[in-house]
Amino acid sequence: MRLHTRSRVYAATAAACALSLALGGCSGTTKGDAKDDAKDKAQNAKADPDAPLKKGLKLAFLPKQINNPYEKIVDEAGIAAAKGYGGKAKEVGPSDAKASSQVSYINTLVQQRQDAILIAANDPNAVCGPLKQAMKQDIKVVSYDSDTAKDCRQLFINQASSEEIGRSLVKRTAEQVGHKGQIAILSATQNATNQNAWIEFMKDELKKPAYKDMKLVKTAYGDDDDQKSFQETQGLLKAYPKLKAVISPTTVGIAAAARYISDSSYKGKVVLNGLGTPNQMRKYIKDGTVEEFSLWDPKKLGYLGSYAAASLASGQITGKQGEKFKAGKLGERTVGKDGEVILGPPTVFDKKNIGDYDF
Ligand code: RAM
Repeated sequence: MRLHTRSRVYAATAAACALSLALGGCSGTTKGDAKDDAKDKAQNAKADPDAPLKKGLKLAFLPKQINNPYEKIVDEAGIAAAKGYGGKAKEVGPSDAKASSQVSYINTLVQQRQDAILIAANDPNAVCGPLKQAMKQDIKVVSYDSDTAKDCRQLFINQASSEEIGRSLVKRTAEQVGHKGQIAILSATQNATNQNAWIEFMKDELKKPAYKDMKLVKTAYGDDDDQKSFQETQGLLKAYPKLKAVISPTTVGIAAAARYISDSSYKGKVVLNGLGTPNQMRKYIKDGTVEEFSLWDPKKLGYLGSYAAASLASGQITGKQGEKFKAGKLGERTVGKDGEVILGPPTVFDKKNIGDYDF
């Protein structure tokens, strides 16, 4: 009976989404799915910390979008790690980061009977129905980089504490502008779970008395699209002539913003900080457009995700808090609250150390 009601809810949600797609895009933030116990069932299985990693595991990485250089580094490292433990991994995914663009890929991966799906979610809820179907069929689900709603996956591999990322971006930018003036955020897509979590902590940090003379005037969305991010930067600087800084917590956004600023009269006047890859940002550090930016090692994120998914699929862990697994050369890792596994603190890059990094 309960099952029957649930499947009706899925059908209704899917139909609503299809309709909204036909009308120009599924916003994806509906929480229509009934509470499902696919994840609970999987967690009730007993973990065997000594179980060896199974050979021949099939893993699929589903990034926000395939043409994002950052996601590419993460996924390639995860695929290489799988080779190391005798698994077979691949990357599939959409060419844009829209809320529901990953849904059809999940459905295909379920049909293919992958052992685990790793997803950097474009929306916390739009991917939930199909991911729950995957878990019901004993396909393990691991989110990485950008989380889904908590009951739609067994683990979330987070690059660093979301709170630390958000607060430190504000702290560091504030230092650069002397704790004064207007600032703006150039984000990725409006639904991106990771960016939104960081932005919440940025806003919370800005409430502290230390920032009373700073004002967040706008959050713009470049959709992790280079051209759109470039244009949004131009728009921000035009609309707010007194703008002192732009914080862009996306590698696509910060690179596009830097390209715009480097070639404009704002170079050296407007601070740009955020999250970027050293290889994309090197020339802007060199030419003085950007003083510093941060990031974790995306290769390690992919590596950790790959081992975590293999440990789940081998029965070493089930996703419960406190369980431990071996993440190859990264050593033993522990599953934290809400199934979160944290990689580690980000690195700050500037002209002194950027030469030491190549990714
Ligand atoms: C972009 C994506 C990704 C984010 C990085 C920092 O590549 O939005 O999700 O983690 O930036």
